[in-house]
Amino acid sequence: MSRISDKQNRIRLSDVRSPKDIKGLSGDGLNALADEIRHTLIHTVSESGGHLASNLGIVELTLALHSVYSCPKDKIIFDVGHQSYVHKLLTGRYNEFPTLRMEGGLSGFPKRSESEYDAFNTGHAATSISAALGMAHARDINGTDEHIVAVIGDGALNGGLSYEALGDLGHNKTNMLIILNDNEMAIDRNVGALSGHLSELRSSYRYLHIKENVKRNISRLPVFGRSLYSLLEHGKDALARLFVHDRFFSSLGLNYFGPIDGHDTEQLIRYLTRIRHISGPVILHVITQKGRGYLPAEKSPEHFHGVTPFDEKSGAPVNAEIARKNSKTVGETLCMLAQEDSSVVAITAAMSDGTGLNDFARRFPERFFDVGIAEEHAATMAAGMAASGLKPYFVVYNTFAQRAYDEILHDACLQNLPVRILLDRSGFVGEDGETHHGLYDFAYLRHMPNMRVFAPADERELQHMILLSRYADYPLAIRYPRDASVMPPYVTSDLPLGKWERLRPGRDGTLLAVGSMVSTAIMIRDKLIKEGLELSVVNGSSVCPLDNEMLCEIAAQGAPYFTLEEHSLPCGFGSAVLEECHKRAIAMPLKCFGLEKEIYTQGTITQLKRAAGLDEETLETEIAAAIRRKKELDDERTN
Ligand SMILES: Cc1ncc(C[n+]2csc(CCOP(=O)(O)OP(=O)(O)O)c2C)c(N)n1
Repeated sequence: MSRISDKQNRIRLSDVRSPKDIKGLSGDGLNALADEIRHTLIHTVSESGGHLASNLGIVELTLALHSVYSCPKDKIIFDVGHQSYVHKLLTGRYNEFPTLRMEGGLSGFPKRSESEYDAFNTGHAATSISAALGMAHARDINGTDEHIVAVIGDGALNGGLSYEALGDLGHNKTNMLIILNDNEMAIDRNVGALSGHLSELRSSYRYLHIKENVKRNISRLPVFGRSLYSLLEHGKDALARLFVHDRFFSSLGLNYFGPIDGHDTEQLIRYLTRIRHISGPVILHVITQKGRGYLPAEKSPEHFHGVTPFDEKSGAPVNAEIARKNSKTVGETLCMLAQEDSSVVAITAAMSDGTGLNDFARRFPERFFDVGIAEEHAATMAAGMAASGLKPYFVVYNTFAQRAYDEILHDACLQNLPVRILLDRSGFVGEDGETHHGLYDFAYLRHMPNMRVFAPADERELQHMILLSRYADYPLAIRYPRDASVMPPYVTSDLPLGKWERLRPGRDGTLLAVGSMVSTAIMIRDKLIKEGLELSVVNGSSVCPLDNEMLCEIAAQGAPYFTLEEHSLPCGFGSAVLEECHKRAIAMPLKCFGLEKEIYTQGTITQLKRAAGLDEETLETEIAAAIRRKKELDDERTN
């Protein structure tokens, strides 16, 4: 480390334009900057909401990475990417930081389009090692010499893709570094056998107690007087002797170092500087504390994993939740089912709280399964359970179920096994942006043999569907948004699964809406009545199968009709209706409303719907105009 004066050893965060500005900082200078970063994180996230605890835990590690590596030439890939705020602050985005997660503002995840320092877009877990290995192969083929680093949490390391990548990396012996950021937590406490192994490593080293000893030893490592190769090899062995011997990573062909204290920036810099020159794949195990430096988050890291705006002083949310969450209904209904039926089991992939299963876990621990971030495994395990007579409910965020496409098709649908998949956070999710919207499920589920797909219009229908799904002898999915409808359409009857319901009458046409769009359709109807148009509203709660009886009835009315969905138009609900109309040679919808094949980024759900033309005002105008245009054309034809 260069010798610099006290004055040179200070930089304000607002003056950091690029990582070059922090190179050479040491001791107090690094600590002061870390404090300022924490202050900025807490202040900004208290206003914007976002992923706080993971970022508070990775401040020193990110400082050390940018002190040692030369980005953007060197590449750092953040797994999930929810912990990339500190990286953003150090790579020239301080001034824009207050726009975090807002429409048109900084993304809460790394984005190549946002900065040359963001090496790879992330959002879903367990992609970093694969992406890094791809970049390492490209470097080797291109004959360049950049360093490639994947930063992955102990939770994301649980994901199946990580294991596939580790196996390939160990076999290829490519130069790259994996930093295992181990805070013993995913969103909740981490689960799984690997997590147990990491605890063993932690306790066998007692890294905090012998930290000073390690510092002394590392400063004695030989630095000069040999060829670079033997120096580095010697360095590697000498380094390795300072650490715990690990069986797991070593057996995969990786050089394991650690565990080390992830909050001692100077020590991290020393290790990274040495490790940078070791050839072959290296894994550095770093211990961090989730929520570090903010008492409410230290006490309750799971609640500060992802937060809505909060009061900085107390940590309490500033806005009382207005809408009831659908996950509450799901959790309560599954508890009711489990109480009555001992074959009902619930599965989550590391999202117990978010999916509403905490109560179930407490009341029925032997029938609750948290598999960690392992959606593919969860789906096939559910199929195995169903094959043996259990009634599995896999409750998962819509976007993460995408991971399990083949498992749902190959293991549940082709064998017609009654796996029940409850898709939470369906439709737009808001501030997390494009990696997290749940917009593709009808498309990837409805063509699967035996699969049935339902979308309730309100909380009551959601409960009704879950209760009925207990008797299903086929695989099914039920999709619902995070919040219960603020204006519930109050579905009136208790129809069997697969039946649509006409909720409002109308002579001038029909709004055939699904899920969250049903209440929107009712509001549009109310407005259009004032313009002299009376539209009927049908709740198209079954996407697969369609209710063909009702569809034929709507088509036979001779009045224009429209489909409305908060889902991608290609292969969505409207497409299903069009296909069926074509097959039966009946009148088609005049227009299908939904989402184009585009990337919808971040914003509030209201802003996103407006941008997509799915807001009430736009729909009302477009529907009224389409009906008038059709009437004019019909009149022209008859005259
Ligand atoms: C495939 C997938 N499933 C679930 C999630 C939701 N998720 C986001 S972060 C997270 C926990 C990650 O834990 P870890 O990797 O240890 O990072 P930490 O937040 O503890 O730093 C989960 C489950 C996700 N992003 N991707």
